[in-house]
Amino acid sequence: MSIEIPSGLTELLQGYTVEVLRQRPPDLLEFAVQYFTRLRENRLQDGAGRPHTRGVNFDGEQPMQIESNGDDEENNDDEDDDSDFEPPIINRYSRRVSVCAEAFNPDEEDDDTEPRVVHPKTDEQRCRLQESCKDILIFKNLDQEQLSQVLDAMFERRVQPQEHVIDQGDDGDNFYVIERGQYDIFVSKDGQSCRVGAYDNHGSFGELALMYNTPRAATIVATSEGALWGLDRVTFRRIILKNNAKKRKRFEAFVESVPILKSLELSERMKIVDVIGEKIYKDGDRIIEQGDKADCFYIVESGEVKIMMKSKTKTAQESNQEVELTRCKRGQYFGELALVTNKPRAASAYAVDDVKCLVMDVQAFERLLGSCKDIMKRNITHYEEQLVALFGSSMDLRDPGK
Ligand code: 1OR
Ligand code: 1OR
Repeated sequence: MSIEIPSGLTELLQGYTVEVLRQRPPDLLEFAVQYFTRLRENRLQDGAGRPHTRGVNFDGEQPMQIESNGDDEENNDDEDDDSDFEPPIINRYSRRVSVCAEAFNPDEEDDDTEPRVVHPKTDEQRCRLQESCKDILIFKNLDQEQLSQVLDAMFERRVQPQEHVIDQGDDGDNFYVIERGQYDIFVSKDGQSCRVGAYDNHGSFGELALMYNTPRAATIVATSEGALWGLDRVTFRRIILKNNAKKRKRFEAFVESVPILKSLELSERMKIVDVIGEKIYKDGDRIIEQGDKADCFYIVESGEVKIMMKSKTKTAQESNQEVELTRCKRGQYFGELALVTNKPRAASAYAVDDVKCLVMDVQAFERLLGSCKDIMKRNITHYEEQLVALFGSSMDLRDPGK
């Protein structure tokens, strides 16, 4: 006797099971009632009647990438094709929330049926674009073909002072790389808008809403005339998200072994992996220069990094002599001091042999390493003690001379 399994049943139950495994609710029956009620609300709201068997995400938080719930009914849904899939809306939050449909198989070839976005550029524009993108961390692990598709798809946008490039709460349309200009970052909480940081002629923003299908997490306002390069949502997701799945596989074990990240949840560590870039240095390369303005934090992935400080004695200063303070090895971090104290770099860092570092920008550092900062601050007290031991007298690490 053969039993016919109704279409959609497997996906429906898989969605529920995935959510149970994520949330570990104490009462499975109660959770099922809530889960399926919300699923039905989403379907009603969707209107089109297309069944949402992929599942809903309950906590309003950004989802981790969870294996897909199997083939879609039409069976033509490519996993990294977001274009025909609108995530469900959950009434409770009355905003777009994340869903468990973001599985990417990095081994799969690109979907060549998807039309590519291309904004033609002059040689002069291409030069400026390449220069602006050369230090963008989330582009660091792309292969050449992926990078050239990204660059082809990017378009120029000029902005005026006081222009809002992004408004908190909006849906995400583009990711932006800064060519020039200054931009303030505001975050509203309990109706109060707070300036939490700024970009100064470098960096990128607008990746979060596109990565996690969430509303814009901050407002970005130009404070000078500026120039940006935009990348549309579809291209961003097709290339960057696919690459992030690879990055997660590649760095998961390493990031787990990094002592300073031990206090974080797995999901928090994966969010770090999503925004870090891997940088490679040759023997003798200067990674950080004492006295420079700081915008990055580093974790050593392989090789060794030598931390050197210019001595304060006059003769040593004249001959530009440096004293070796310490070395950082795999799993250790450096470059946190200037970010925590908001001061210039207190020392220089050089590669010893070939070095690979994971690099995070200051905004990601602030956003994702909040709980690790206390441990870092405690370690900074040790720097100060060692400073006294090395140079004989106390020097203020918070006001280093170049
Ligand atoms: P998005 O797509 O959410 C707003 O659109 C962008 O602002 C966001 O992506 C980030 O690229 C960028 N918290 C959240 N988003 C931030 C933050 C930030 N800084 C920049 N963005 N924080 C400030 C850290 C200095 C944390 C505030 C609590
Ligand atoms: P940063 O952002 O100031 C240089 O850039 C980095 O060198 C600094 O962050 C620390 O991560 C790292 N004093 C100051 N910076 C140090 C020290 C240090 N060690 C590592 N860094 N001391 C050495 C203690 C063993 C104390 C002063 C002699």
